Amino acid sequence: MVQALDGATICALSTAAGMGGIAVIRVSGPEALACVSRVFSRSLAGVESHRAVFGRLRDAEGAVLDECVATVFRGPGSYTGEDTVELGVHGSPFIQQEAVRSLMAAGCRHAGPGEFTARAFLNGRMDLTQAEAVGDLIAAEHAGAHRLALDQLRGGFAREIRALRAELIGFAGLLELELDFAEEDVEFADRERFLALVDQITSQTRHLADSFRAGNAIRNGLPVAILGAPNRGKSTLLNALLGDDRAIVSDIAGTTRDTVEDTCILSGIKFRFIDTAGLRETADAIEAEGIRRALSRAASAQIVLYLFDASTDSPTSAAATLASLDLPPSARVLTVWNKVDEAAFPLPDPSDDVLLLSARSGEGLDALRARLVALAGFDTSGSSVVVTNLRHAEALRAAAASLDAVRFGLTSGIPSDLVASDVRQALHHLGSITGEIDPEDILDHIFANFCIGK
Ligand SMILES: Nc1nc2c(ncn2[C@@H]2O[C@H](COP(=O)(O)OP(=O)(O)OP(=O)(O)O)[C@@H](O)[C@H]2O)c(=O)[nH]1
Ligand SMILES: [Mg+2]
Repeated sequence: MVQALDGATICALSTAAGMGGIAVIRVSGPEALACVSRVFSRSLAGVESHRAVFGRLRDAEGAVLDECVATVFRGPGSYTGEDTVELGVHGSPFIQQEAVRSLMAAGCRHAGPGEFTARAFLNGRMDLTQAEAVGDLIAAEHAGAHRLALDQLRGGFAREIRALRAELIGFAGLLELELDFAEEDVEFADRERFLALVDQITSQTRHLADSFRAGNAIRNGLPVAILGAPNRGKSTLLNALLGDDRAIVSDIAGTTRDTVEDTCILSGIKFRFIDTAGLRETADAIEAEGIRRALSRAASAQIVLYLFDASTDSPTSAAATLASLDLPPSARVLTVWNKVDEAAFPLPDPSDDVLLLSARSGEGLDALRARLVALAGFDTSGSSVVVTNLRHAEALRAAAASLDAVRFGLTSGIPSDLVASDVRQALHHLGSITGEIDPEDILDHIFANFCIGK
Protein backbone atom coordinates (compact mmCIF):
# COMPACT_ATOMS: atom_id res chain seq x y z
CA MET A 1 0.00 0.00 0.00
CA VAL A 2 1.10 3.51 -0.66
CA GLN A 3 -0.81 4.73 2.35
CA ALA A 4 2.48 5.79 3.83
CA LEU A 5 2.96 8.76 1.54
CA ASP A 6 2.16 11.15 4.33
CA GLY A 7 5.52 12.83 4.62
CA ALA A 8 6.47 10.79 7.67
CA THR A 9 9.96 9.53 8.17
CA ILE A 10 10.10 5.87 7.33
CA CYS A 11 12.62 3.18 7.97
CA ALA A 12 13.12 -0.35 6.75
CA LEU A 13 15.76 -2.97 6.32
CA SER A 14 16.90 -2.48 2.79
CA THR A 15 18.89 -5.65 2.42
CA ALA A 16 18.90 -8.45 4.91
CA ALA A 17 22.46 -9.72 4.98
CA GLY A 18 23.45 -13.07 6.35
CA MET A 19 25.16 -13.49 9.69
CA GLY A 20 28.48 -11.72 9.68
CA GLY A 21 27.53 -9.50 6.75
CA ILE A 22 26.32 -5.93 6.80
CA ALA A 23 22.62 -5.09 6.70
CA VAL A 24 21.49 -1.71 5.46
CA ILE A 25 18.69 0.11 7.20
CA ARG A 26 17.28 2.91 5.17
CA VAL A 27 15.65 5.92 6.77
CA SER A 28 13.94 8.50 4.59
CA GLY A 29 11.79 11.55 5.20
CA PRO A 30 11.96 15.12 6.45
CA GLU A 31 13.09 14.01 9.91
CA ALA A 32 15.52 11.32 8.76
CA LEU A 33 18.68 13.04 9.98
CA ALA A 34 17.10 14.11 13.27
CA CYS A 35 15.65 10.65 13.96
CA VAL A 36 18.92 8.85 13.38
CA SER A 37 20.84 11.47 15.38
CA ARG A 38 18.64 10.63 18.39
CA VAL A 39 19.94 7.06 18.47
CA PHE A 40 23.43 7.59 17.07
CA SER A 41 26.50 8.75 18.98
CA ARG A 42 27.12 11.55 16.47
CA SER A 43 24.77 14.23 15.29
CA LEU A 44 24.15 14.10 11.54
CA ALA A 45 22.85 17.67 11.40
CA GLY A 46 26.01 19.13 9.89
CA VAL A 47 27.03 16.16 7.75
CA GLU A 48 27.20 16.90 4.04
CA SER A 49 25.35 14.82 1.47
CA HIS A 50 27.01 11.59 0.34
CA ARG A 51 29.28 11.49 3.38
CA ALA A 52 29.60 8.57 5.75
CA VAL A 53 30.30 8.86 9.47
CA PHE A 54 31.24 6.17 11.92
CA GLY A 55 29.54 5.97 15.32
CA ARG A 56 27.66 3.89 17.85
CA LEU A 57 24.01 3.01 17.51
CA ARG A 58 21.86 2.81 20.62
CA ASP A 59 18.89 0.56 21.16
CA ALA A 60 15.45 1.79 22.25
CA GLU A 61 16.54 1.70 25.90
CA GLY A 62 19.65 3.76 25.25
CA ALA A 63 22.24 0.99 25.53
CA VAL A 64 24.93 0.66 22.84
CA LEU A 65 23.70 -1.80 20.24
CA ASP A 66 26.30 -1.72 17.49
CA GLU A 67 29.11 0.24 15.89
CA CYS A 68 28.08 1.26 12.43
CA VAL A 69 28.46 3.66 9.52
CA ALA A 70 25.74 6.18 8.71
CA THR A 71 25.72 7.54 5.17
CA VAL A 72 23.83 10.76 4.60
CA PHE A 73 22.04 11.62 1.37
CA ARG A 74 20.35 14.98 1.40
CA GLY A 75 17.25 15.61 -0.67
CA PRO A 76 16.67 16.11 -3.51
CA GLY A 77 19.87 14.27 -4.42
CA SER A 78 18.84 10.97 -2.81
CA TYR A 79 17.00 7.92 -4.12
CA THR A 80 13.68 9.07 -2.69
CA GLY A 81 14.36 12.77 -3.24
CA GLU A 82 14.09 13.29 0.53
CA ASP A 83 16.74 13.42 3.24
CA THR A 84 17.91 9.85 3.68
CA VAL A 85 20.30 8.03 5.98
CA GLU A 86 21.58 4.55 5.34
CA LEU A 87 22.84 2.72 8.39
CA GLY A 88 25.19 -0.16 7.77
CA VAL A 89 24.77 -2.37 10.80
CA HIS A 90 26.17 -5.80 11.52
CA GLY A 91 23.87 -8.33 9.95
CA SER A 92 22.70 -10.33 12.93
CA PRO A 93 18.93 -10.65 12.99
CA PHE A 94 18.96 -9.39 16.59
CA ILE A 95 20.86 -6.19 15.74
CA GLN A 96 18.64 -5.55 12.72
CA GLN A 97 15.47 -5.98 14.71
CA GLU A 98 16.66 -3.87 17.66
CA ALA A 99 17.99 -1.12 15.36
CA VAL A 100 14.62 -0.83 13.62
CA ARG A 101 12.84 -0.84 17.00
CA SER A 102 15.13 1.92 18.21
CA LEU A 103 14.47 4.04 15.12
CA MET A 104 10.73 3.56 15.57
CA ALA A 105 11.04 4.82 19.13
CA ALA A 106 12.96 7.80 17.75
CA GLY A 107 10.05 8.81 15.53
CA CYS A 108 10.20 6.68 12.38
CA ARG A 109 7.55 4.33 11.22
CA HIS A 110 7.80 1.18 9.13
CA ALA A 111 7.97 1.71 5.38
CA GLY A 112 5.31 -0.01 3.31
CA PRO A 113 6.24 -2.27 0.39
CA GLY A 114 7.87 -0.22 -2.35
CA GLU A 115 7.42 2.99 -0.40
CA PHE A 116 10.93 4.29 -1.01
CA THR A 117 10.41 3.90 -4.74
CA ALA A 118 6.89 5.34 -4.55
CA ARG A 119 8.34 8.42 -2.88
CA ALA A 120 11.03 8.61 -5.55
CA PHE A 121 8.25 8.70 -8.13
CA LEU A 122 6.14 11.25 -6.27
CA ASN A 123 9.18 13.47 -5.78
CA GLY A 124 9.91 13.37 -9.49
CA ARG A 125 13.08 11.30 -9.17
CA MET A 126 11.77 8.77 -11.68
CA ASP A 127 8.71 8.16 -13.81
CA LEU A 128 6.35 5.24 -13.28
CA THR A 129 7.99 2.97 -15.84
CA GLN A 130 11.31 3.43 -14.08
CA ALA A 131 9.75 2.77 -10.69
CA GLU A 132 8.25 -0.44 -12.03
CA ALA A 133 11.63 -1.34 -13.51
CA VAL A 134 13.10 -1.24 -9.99
CA GLY A 135 10.65 -4.00 -9.02
CA ASP A 136 11.50 -5.95 -12.16
CA LEU A 137 15.21 -5.55 -11.53
CA ILE A 138 14.90 -7.06 -8.08
CA ALA A 139 12.75 -9.90 -9.40
CA ALA A 140 14.97 -10.64 -12.43
CA GLU A 141 16.12 -14.25 -12.28
CA HIS A 142 18.20 -14.30 -15.42
CA ALA A 143 20.25 -12.08 -17.69
CA GLY A 144 17.47 -11.51 -20.24
CA ALA A 145 14.97 -10.20 -17.67
CA HIS A 146 17.72 -8.22 -15.97
CA ARG A 147 18.68 -6.47 -19.20
CA LEU A 148 15.09 -5.54 -20.00
CA ALA A 149 14.54 -4.15 -16.50
CA LEU A 150 17.75 -2.16 -16.70
CA ASP A 151 16.81 -0.73 -20.10
CA GLN A 152 13.50 0.37 -18.67
CA LEU A 153 15.16 1.84 -15.59
CA ARG A 154 17.36 3.92 -17.86
CA GLY A 155 14.23 5.49 -19.25
CA GLY A 156 14.30 4.47 -22.92
CA PHE A 157 10.73 3.26 -22.89
CA ALA A 158 9.47 6.36 -21.08
CA ARG A 159 11.21 8.57 -23.66
CA GLU A 160 9.44 6.73 -26.46
CA ILE A 161 6.05 7.14 -24.77
CA ARG A 162 6.70 10.83 -24.13
CA ALA A 163 7.63 11.34 -27.77
CA LEU A 164 4.36 9.73 -28.83
CA ARG A 165 2.44 11.89 -26.39
CA ALA A 166 4.19 15.03 -27.56
CA GLU A 167 3.17 14.32 -31.15
CA LEU A 168 -0.39 13.70 -30.06
CA ILE A 169 -0.47 16.87 -27.99
CA GLY A 170 0.64 18.81 -31.04
CA PHE A 171 -2.17 17.25 -32.97
CA ALA A 172 -4.69 17.99 -30.21
CA GLY A 173 -3.53 21.63 -30.25
CA LEU A 174 -4.38 21.98 -33.91
CA LEU A 175 -7.76 20.41 -33.32
CA GLU A 176 -8.54 22.75 -30.41
CA LEU A 177 -7.54 25.69 -32.55
CA GLU A 178 -10.08 24.60 -35.11
CA LEU A 179 -12.70 24.33 -32.36
CA ASP A 180 -12.03 27.90 -31.24
CA PHE A 181 -13.04 29.14 -34.63
CA ALA A 182 -15.96 26.78 -35.03
CA GLU A 183 -18.50 29.55 -35.66
CA GLU A 184 -16.56 30.80 -38.62
CA ASP A 185 -16.79 27.31 -40.06
CA VAL A 186 -13.16 27.16 -41.03
CA GLU A 187 -11.02 24.09 -41.16
CA PHE A 188 -7.55 25.06 -40.10
CA ALA A 189 -6.05 21.70 -39.89
CA ASP A 190 -5.32 19.91 -43.08
CA ARG A 191 -7.28 16.63 -42.81
CA GLU A 192 -4.82 14.67 -44.89
CA ARG A 193 -1.95 15.69 -42.66
CA PHE A 194 -4.08 14.90 -39.62
CA LEU A 195 -4.82 11.42 -40.86
CA ALA A 196 -1.22 10.70 -41.75
CA LEU A 197 -0.14 11.79 -38.28
CA VAL A 198 -2.81 9.74 -36.52
CA ASP A 199 -1.90 6.68 -38.59
CA GLN A 200 1.74 7.07 -37.75
CA ILE A 201 1.10 7.42 -34.01
CA THR A 202 -1.35 4.50 -34.07
CA SER A 203 1.10 2.21 -35.79
CA GLN A 204 3.90 3.13 -33.37
CA THR A 205 1.57 2.49 -30.45
CA ARG A 206 0.47 -0.88 -31.81
CA HIS A 207 4.04 -1.85 -32.57
CA LEU A 208 5.01 -1.20 -28.96
CA ALA A 209 1.97 -3.09 -27.66
CA ASP A 210 2.85 -6.04 -29.90
CA SER A 211 6.37 -6.18 -28.50
CA PHE A 212 4.80 -7.36 -25.23
CA ARG A 213 4.66 -10.90 -26.57
CA ALA A 214 8.43 -10.93 -26.94
CA GLY A 215 8.98 -9.01 -23.72
CA ASN A 216 6.79 -11.34 -21.76
CA ALA A 217 8.53 -14.36 -23.27
CA ILE A 218 11.90 -13.02 -22.19
CA ARG A 219 10.66 -12.44 -18.67
CA ASN A 220 8.69 -15.62 -18.16
CA GLY A 221 10.55 -17.95 -20.49
CA LEU A 222 10.50 -18.23 -24.25
CA PRO A 223 7.98 -20.99 -25.04
CA VAL A 224 9.46 -23.92 -26.97
CA ALA A 225 7.01 -26.74 -27.79
CA ILE A 226 8.35 -30.25 -28.45
CA LEU A 227 6.09 -31.93 -30.97
CA GLY A 228 6.03 -35.14 -32.99
CA ALA A 229 4.45 -38.57 -33.34
CA PRO A 230 4.56 -40.96 -30.36
CA ASN A 231 7.86 -42.56 -29.35
CA ARG A 232 10.07 -40.05 -31.17
CA GLY A 233 11.87 -39.24 -27.91
CA LYS A 234 10.13 -35.97 -27.03
CA SER A 235 10.07 -36.67 -23.31
CA THR A 236 13.66 -37.91 -23.42
CA LEU A 237 14.64 -34.63 -25.08
CA LEU A 238 12.76 -32.57 -22.50
CA ASN A 239 14.58 -34.39 -19.70
CA ALA A 240 17.93 -33.95 -21.44
CA LEU A 241 17.38 -30.21 -21.95
CA LEU A 242 16.30 -29.71 -18.35
CA GLY A 243 18.97 -32.02 -17.01
CA ASP A 244 16.23 -33.54 -14.90
CA ASP A 245 14.08 -36.65 -14.97
CA ARG A 246 10.95 -34.57 -15.41
CA ALA A 247 8.74 -36.57 -17.79
CA ILE A 248 8.09 -40.30 -17.98
CA VAL A 249 9.94 -42.03 -20.80
CA SER A 250 9.00 -45.45 -22.14
CA ASP A 251 9.00 -47.39 -25.38
CA ILE A 252 5.21 -47.58 -25.28
CA ALA A 253 3.72 -45.23 -27.85
CA GLY A 254 1.42 -42.70 -26.18
CA THR A 255 3.29 -42.44 -22.86
CA THR A 256 2.85 -38.69 -22.48
CA ARG A 257 -0.79 -37.67 -22.37
CA ASP A 258 -0.74 -34.26 -20.78
CA THR A 259 1.64 -31.41 -21.49
CA VAL A 260 4.65 -31.34 -19.21
CA GLU A 261 6.59 -28.11 -18.96
CA ASP A 262 9.44 -26.55 -17.10
CA THR A 263 11.92 -23.74 -17.53
CA CYS A 264 15.66 -23.60 -17.69
CA ILE A 265 18.15 -20.89 -18.44
CA LEU A 266 20.50 -21.17 -21.40
CA SER A 267 23.14 -18.47 -21.86
CA GLY A 268 21.19 -16.08 -19.66
CA ILE A 269 17.91 -16.57 -21.52
CA LYS A 270 14.99 -18.31 -19.91
CA PHE A 271 13.28 -20.99 -21.98
CA ARG A 272 10.02 -22.73 -21.20
CA PHE A 273 10.11 -26.22 -22.69
CA ILE A 274 6.78 -27.92 -23.26
CA ASP A 275 6.70 -31.68 -23.82
CA THR A 276 3.48 -32.83 -25.45
CA ALA A 277 1.45 -35.93 -26.20
CA GLY A 278 2.58 -37.73 -29.36
CA LEU A 279 0.49 -36.73 -32.38
CA ARG A 280 -1.48 -39.53 -34.02
CA GLU A 281 -5.00 -40.55 -34.93
CA THR A 282 -6.57 -42.02 -31.83
CA ALA A 283 -9.92 -43.31 -30.59
CA ASP A 284 -8.87 -42.79 -26.99
CA ALA A 285 -10.68 -39.71 -25.64
CA ILE A 286 -7.99 -38.85 -23.10
CA GLU A 287 -5.18 -39.17 -25.59
CA ALA A 288 -7.19 -37.08 -28.05
CA GLU A 289 -7.52 -34.35 -25.44
CA GLY A 290 -3.75 -34.55 -24.86
CA ILE A 291 -3.19 -34.08 -28.58
CA ARG A 292 -5.57 -31.13 -28.66
CA ARG A 293 -3.58 -29.55 -25.83
CA ALA A 294 -0.32 -30.29 -27.61
CA LEU A 295 -1.49 -28.41 -30.69
CA SER A 296 -2.86 -25.54 -28.66
CA ARG A 297 0.46 -25.11 -26.83
CA ALA A 298 2.26 -25.30 -30.14
CA ALA A 299 0.09 -22.46 -31.38
CA SER A 300 1.32 -20.15 -28.64
CA ALA A 301 4.93 -21.32 -28.73
CA GLN A 302 7.57 -19.14 -30.28
CA ILE A 303 9.69 -22.10 -31.34
CA VAL A 304 8.50 -25.61 -32.23
CA LEU A 305 10.91 -28.55 -32.17
CA TYR A 306 9.35 -31.14 -34.46
CA LEU A 307 10.87 -34.51 -33.73
CA PHE A 308 11.50 -37.37 -36.13
CA ASP A 309 12.99 -40.71 -35.25
CA ALA A 310 16.05 -41.48 -37.37
CA SER A 311 15.56 -45.17 -36.64
CA THR A 312 12.01 -45.37 -38.01
CA ASP A 313 11.08 -42.25 -40.02
CA SER A 314 12.16 -42.07 -43.64
CA PRO A 315 13.09 -38.66 -45.05
CA THR A 316 10.18 -38.92 -47.50
CA SER A 317 7.56 -39.60 -44.86
CA ALA A 318 9.06 -36.81 -42.74
CA ALA A 319 8.73 -34.37 -45.63
CA ALA A 320 5.09 -35.35 -46.08
CA THR A 321 4.41 -34.91 -42.36
CA LEU A 322 6.03 -31.47 -42.34
CA ALA A 323 4.06 -30.38 -45.37
CA SER A 324 0.80 -31.33 -43.70
CA LEU A 325 1.59 -29.49 -40.46
CA ASP A 326 -0.77 -26.66 -39.73
CA LEU A 327 1.22 -24.47 -37.35
CA PRO A 328 0.81 -20.73 -36.91
CA PRO A 329 3.29 -18.73 -38.98
CA SER A 330 4.51 -16.93 -35.87
CA ALA A 331 6.20 -20.09 -34.60
CA ARG A 332 9.66 -20.97 -35.85
CA VAL A 333 9.70 -24.70 -36.64
CA LEU A 334 12.97 -26.60 -36.28
CA THR A 335 13.11 -30.16 -37.59
CA VAL A 336 14.94 -32.38 -35.14
CA TRP A 337 16.14 -35.84 -36.10
CA ASN A 338 16.46 -37.77 -32.88
CA LYS A 339 18.02 -41.19 -32.24
CA VAL A 340 20.88 -40.62 -34.70
CA ASP A 341 22.70 -43.28 -32.67
CA GLU A 342 20.39 -45.83 -34.34
CA ALA A 343 19.89 -44.17 -37.73
CA ALA A 344 18.29 -46.51 -40.29
CA PHE A 345 18.21 -44.09 -43.23
CA PRO A 346 20.75 -41.67 -44.70
CA LEU A 347 20.46 -38.57 -42.52
CA PRO A 348 19.64 -35.17 -44.00
CA ASP A 349 22.32 -32.48 -43.92
CA PRO A 350 22.10 -30.43 -40.74
CA SER A 351 21.32 -26.73 -41.18
CA ASP A 352 19.92 -23.83 -39.21
CA ASP A 353 16.48 -25.43 -39.27
CA VAL A 354 17.44 -29.12 -39.34
CA LEU A 355 19.22 -30.59 -36.35
CA LEU A 356 20.53 -34.09 -35.76
CA LEU A 357 20.81 -35.44 -32.26
CA SER A 358 20.52 -38.26 -29.82
CA ALA A 359 18.52 -37.25 -26.79
CA ARG A 360 19.69 -40.43 -25.14
CA SER A 361 23.44 -40.01 -25.60
CA GLY A 362 23.43 -36.21 -25.60
CA GLU A 363 25.08 -35.99 -29.01
CA GLY A 364 24.00 -32.82 -30.84
CA LEU A 365 22.35 -31.36 -27.76
CA ASP A 366 24.81 -28.47 -27.47
CA ALA A 367 24.18 -27.54 -31.10
CA LEU A 368 20.43 -27.49 -30.38
CA ARG A 369 20.95 -25.29 -27.31
CA ALA A 370 23.13 -22.92 -29.31
CA ARG A 371 20.49 -22.73 -32.02
CA LEU A 372 17.76 -21.92 -29.50
CA VAL A 373 19.86 -19.19 -27.92
CA ALA A 374 20.60 -17.76 -31.35
CA LEU A 375 16.90 -17.68 -32.23
CA ALA A 376 16.00 -16.03 -28.93
CA GLY A 377 18.79 -13.53 -29.53
CA PHE A 378 16.61 -11.85 -32.14
CA ASP A 379 14.41 -10.65 -29.34
CA THR A 380 16.94 -9.84 -26.68
CA SER A 381 19.82 -8.21 -28.49
CA GLY A 382 17.90 -5.65 -30.51
CA SER A 383 18.21 -2.08 -29.31
CA SER A 384 14.52 -1.41 -29.88
CA VAL A 385 12.24 -0.90 -26.92
CA VAL A 386 10.40 -4.02 -25.72
CA VAL A 387 7.31 -3.82 -23.52
CA THR A 388 7.56 -6.26 -20.63
CA ASN A 389 4.75 -5.09 -18.40
CA LEU A 390 1.13 -6.11 -18.89
CA ARG A 391 -0.09 -2.76 -17.56
CA HIS A 392 1.90 -0.93 -20.21
CA ALA A 393 0.73 -3.27 -22.96
CA GLU A 394 -2.91 -2.76 -21.97
CA ALA A 395 -2.54 1.01 -21.84
CA LEU A 396 -0.92 0.98 -25.28
CA ARG A 397 -3.73 -1.12 -26.70
CA ALA A 398 -6.32 1.20 -25.16
CA ALA A 399 -4.49 4.20 -26.64
CA ALA A 400 -4.47 2.54 -30.05
CA ALA A 401 -8.23 1.89 -29.78
CA SER A 402 -8.85 5.57 -28.96
CA LEU A 403 -6.69 6.53 -31.93
CA ASP A 404 -8.80 4.27 -34.14
CA ALA A 405 -11.82 6.23 -32.96
CA VAL A 406 -10.00 9.48 -33.83
CA ARG A 407 -9.32 8.20 -37.32
CA PHE A 408 -12.95 7.16 -37.72
CA GLY A 409 -14.07 10.58 -36.50
CA LEU A 410 -11.83 12.41 -38.91
CA THR A 411 -12.94 10.42 -41.93
CA SER A 412 -16.65 10.36 -41.21
CA GLY A 413 -17.25 14.02 -40.55
CA ILE A 414 -17.90 13.70 -36.82
CA PRO A 415 -17.72 17.12 -35.10
CA SER A 416 -14.23 18.13 -34.04
CA ASP A 417 -15.10 18.40 -30.34
CA LEU A 418 -15.99 14.69 -30.27
CA VAL A 419 -12.81 13.84 -32.09
CA ALA A 420 -10.91 15.95 -29.58
CA SER A 421 -12.37 13.92 -26.75
CA ASP A 422 -11.00 10.70 -28.29
CA VAL A 423 -7.63 12.38 -28.64
CA ARG A 424 -7.75 13.22 -24.93
CA GLN A 425 -8.57 9.59 -24.18
CA ALA A 426 -5.53 8.42 -26.11
CA LEU A 427 -3.39 10.99 -24.28
CA HIS A 428 -4.76 9.74 -20.99
CA HIS A 429 -3.84 6.13 -21.75
CA LEU A 430 -0.33 7.03 -22.85
CA GLY A 431 0.09 9.29 -19.83
CA SER A 432 -0.97 6.51 -17.48
CA ILE A 433 2.12 4.55 -18.53
CA THR A 434 4.64 7.10 -17.32
CA GLY A 435 2.38 8.48 -14.59
CA GLU A 436 1.74 11.85 -16.15
CA ILE A 437 -1.92 11.68 -15.19
CA ASP A 438 -3.50 11.49 -11.75
CA PRO A 439 -1.82 8.33 -10.63
CA GLU A 440 -3.50 7.54 -7.32
CA ASP A 441 -5.30 4.38 -8.34
CA ILE A 442 -2.47 2.85 -10.31
CA LEU A 443 0.07 3.67 -7.63
CA ASP A 444 -1.41 1.35 -5.04
CA HIS A 445 -1.50 -1.45 -7.52
CA ILE A 446 2.11 -1.04 -8.61
CA PHE A 447 3.87 -0.51 -5.32
CA ALA A 448 1.85 -3.12 -3.46
CA ASN A 449 3.85 -5.76 -5.31
CA PHE A 450 7.18 -4.43 -4.06
CA CYS A 451 9.14 -5.74 -1.15
CA ILE A 452 9.71 -3.73 1.98
CA GLY A 453 12.90 -1.71 1.92
CA LYS A 454 12.67 -0.64 -1.71
N1 LIG B 1 18.34 -45.09 -29.31
C1 LIG B 1 17.72 -44.04 -28.84
N2 LIG B 1 16.56 -44.19 -28.19
C2 LIG B 1 15.94 -43.08 -27.72
C3 LIG B 1 16.47 -41.80 -27.90
N3 LIG B 1 15.62 -40.88 -27.36
C4 LIG B 1 14.60 -41.61 -26.86
N4 LIG B 1 14.79 -42.92 -27.08
C5 LIG B 1 13.90 -44.01 -26.65
O1 LIG B 1 12.69 -43.90 -27.37
C6 LIG B 1 11.60 -44.34 -26.56
C7 LIG B 1 10.50 -43.29 -26.51
O2 LIG B 1 11.00 -42.17 -25.82
P1 LIG B 1 10.05 -41.09 -25.21
O3 LIG B 1 10.92 -39.96 -24.78
O4 LIG B 1 9.15 -41.66 -24.20
O5 LIG B 1 9.24 -40.69 -26.51
P2 LIG B 1 8.01 -39.67 -26.64
O6 LIG B 1 8.17 -39.00 -27.98
O7 LIG B 1 7.94 -38.80 -25.45
O8 LIG B 1 6.78 -40.64 -26.71
P3 LIG B 1 5.24 -40.38 -26.34
O9 LIG B 1 5.22 -39.72 -25.00
O10 LIG B 1 4.67 -41.71 -26.32
O11 LIG B 1 4.67 -39.51 -27.42
C8 LIG B 1 12.18 -44.66 -25.21
O12 LIG B 1 12.40 -46.04 -25.11
C9 LIG B 1 13.50 -43.92 -25.20
O13 LIG B 1 14.46 -44.50 -24.37
C10 LIG B 1 17.72 -41.67 -28.60
O14 LIG B 1 18.27 -40.60 -28.81
N5 LIG B 1 18.28 -42.83 -29.04
MG1 LIG C 1 6.53 -38.54 -24.08
